[in-house]
Amino acid sequence: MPSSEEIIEITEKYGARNYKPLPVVISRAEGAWVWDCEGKKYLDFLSAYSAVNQGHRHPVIVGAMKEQLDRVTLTSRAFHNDQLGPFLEEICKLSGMEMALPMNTGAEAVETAVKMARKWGYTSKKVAENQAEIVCCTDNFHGRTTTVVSFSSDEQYKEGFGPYTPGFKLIPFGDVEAFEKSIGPNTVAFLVEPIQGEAGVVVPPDGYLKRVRDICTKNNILLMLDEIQTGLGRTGRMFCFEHEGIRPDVLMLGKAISGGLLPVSVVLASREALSVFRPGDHGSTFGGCPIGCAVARAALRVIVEDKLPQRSAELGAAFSKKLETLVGAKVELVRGRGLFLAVVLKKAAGPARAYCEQLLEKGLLCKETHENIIRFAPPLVIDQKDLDWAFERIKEVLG
Ligand code: IF1
Repeated sequence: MPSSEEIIEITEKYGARNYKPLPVVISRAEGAWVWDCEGKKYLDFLSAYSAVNQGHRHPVIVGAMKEQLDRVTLTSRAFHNDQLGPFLEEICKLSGMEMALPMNTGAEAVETAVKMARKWGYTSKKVAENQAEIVCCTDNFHGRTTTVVSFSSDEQYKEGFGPYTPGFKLIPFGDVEAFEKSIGPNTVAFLVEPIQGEAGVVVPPDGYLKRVRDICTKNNILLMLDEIQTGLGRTGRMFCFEHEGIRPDVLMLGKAISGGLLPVSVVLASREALSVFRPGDHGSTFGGCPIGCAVARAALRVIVEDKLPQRSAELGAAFSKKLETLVGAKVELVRGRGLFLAVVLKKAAGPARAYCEQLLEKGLLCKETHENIIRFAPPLVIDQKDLDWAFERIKEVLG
């Protein structure tokens, strides 16, 4: 068995340096805990950016995958398979949407929604050819494809990767007036995260989504919510839009839809909007594959049956209160919803990365975002005892 050090060495020798991971090599995981090559145990407070809301290797999901492995894994969409239809029905009923299109990664779901919105604009809203405009927010994160980084406001995500895809307009997040002003005759959609994750778990003002919903309806604009990170229980509701009692026109899901076993994503929308796709317009070799659908069906069942949204709401509210007690010399503020939380550090505290390294030493895995923010997003199956254990470590480092 190679040591963690040896593994890091070959990973860095042969792997592109597009990441700078914390120096820990995970070789096994179960529930909210992971182990490194030397057998040291860590509590996972990142959950693969909310892809393992159900905890690592949830037995129901692993069981469903093993069963499907013995039947059929991939058919392509040239043929039907017996998992896709039931999966689409289940995710439509869970979200209250009419139709769905399966893809693999989150960025692909966003790309799919962009294509759909544009074609809907030309065919239904009668926007002039190639003039469709989609409004997005500054500090967004929707993925890393060339089109998706074209509407990023983060220089690092874009620099060196031009020319960029046109047709996107940026406005400040949480600003209803800016959204109203941005609308023109060619506006087909507003693409937004209900809570901005990468930006540092930024929660918009109360009523924001409701007002945005009204403006979209009045102006015949598709409200497209990227719930790839916020969806499926993370914020204390099954979907983050439920906090404001609204419904989007288009919903993108990914990450936890497979509980971390495979890349599965989906775009949900009205029958009218998704009907713009005709055979041959769009697709994917693996999108909708039987193994992915079987895994996703089990992953959704776990979220419902284990009442993960409710766990997230209750555990998150209590944990957030405890974190609030740390506001002081180092901690500026705490924000978030459910078990989707962030601690914003004071300038004087120095870079967040150093605190993540200290927490790693103590057996807690977290990741900074930007210079001064630490995100806390444990698997939603975590129990109170483990949360208490984590808090003690966080207090030692940030208190
Ligand atoms: C990485 C960030 C989180 C997302 C939303 C779409 C996607 C993501 C709201 C694309 C992906 C991931 C990507 C991952 C790190 C992570 C991330 F820090 F980069 F921004 F979670 F906050 N929409 N987010 O959050 O989904 O194509 O990756 O499946 O290292 O890039 P994907």
